Amino acid sequence: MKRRTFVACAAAACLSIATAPVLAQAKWDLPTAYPISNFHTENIQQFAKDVDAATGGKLKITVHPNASLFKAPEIKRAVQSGQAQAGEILLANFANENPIYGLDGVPFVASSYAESRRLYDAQKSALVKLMASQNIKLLFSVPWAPQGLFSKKEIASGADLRAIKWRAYSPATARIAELVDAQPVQIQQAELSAAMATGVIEAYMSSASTGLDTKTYESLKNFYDLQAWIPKNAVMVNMKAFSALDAATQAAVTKAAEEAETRGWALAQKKNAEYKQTLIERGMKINAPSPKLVTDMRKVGVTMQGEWLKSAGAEGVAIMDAYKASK
Ligand code: PCA
Repeated sequence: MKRRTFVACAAAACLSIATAPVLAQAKWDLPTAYPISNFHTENIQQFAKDVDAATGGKLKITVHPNASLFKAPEIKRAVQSGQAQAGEILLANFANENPIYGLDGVPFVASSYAESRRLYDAQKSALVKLMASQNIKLLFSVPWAPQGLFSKKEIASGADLRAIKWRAYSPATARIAELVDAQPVQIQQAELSAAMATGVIEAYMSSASTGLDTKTYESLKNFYDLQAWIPKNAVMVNMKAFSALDAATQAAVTKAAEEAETRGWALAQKKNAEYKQTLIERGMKINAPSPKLVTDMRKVGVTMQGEWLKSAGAEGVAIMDAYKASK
């Protein structure tokens, strides 16, 4: 086989093989932090299949779910440095690097899917630019669901959260805990089940999807549908890995990414309704939050919106203005 390749290479075609920067077949690893059954993961698996089909197998993307290759906070750096060619991150996890990453994690800026979409449109060009400055290219971004409160005990007001052992997944969710005097512990989803089972965690804010993924109903029985914010995941690729593809393969990736984004937004909404129903069937009490709890959490939101604007400066003000003007 080797010999035949060598003989073929002696022909004229060999020259173009030697000079063109085109790879016969590329392989990308794509680590994610969420389980295989999660709708984000399902969407990404479909993206990988679509790319495979559209490129006739020239680009093979292997999805590594459930933090099996890198833990959630490590995935971004792995893609930046090229340890993984591609990866999925929760944007809000990186708010300490740049407030632009944290905007969709600020309570009560955007809490319906329609608002979340408008916020994405307003923030997208800044996000793309910021990522490009870090050697990464944004492929697509898909929302989670409006965030509510899971809790062991019943919660009727912000004061009921005082001293509670609170799971945070991002700087913003840790800041909420500070503002309501809870005790924050940073825990990513892959470790959450164990943290609840051992009593390390009594409450957290997230979505029905995560409630189901982590079997929260076995430990915490109350869910208050606060619809406080909608964080997004982003699938991205190392800039050099993308540039190394030929033009047709790049175009196939871009097209599949656009389709994955559209499909993901629809899937997120459809699945959220199903997940909430399943949670109820598994013993979760899903309640509308009391007016007092809503007022208290909105106050937290106002404080955090002010903090965000301050930290994000003129660029942040411009994004917020564009978002508000898009109504
Ligand atoms: N689930 C993820 C982030 C947001 C969400 O809904 C989590 O709880 O880790």
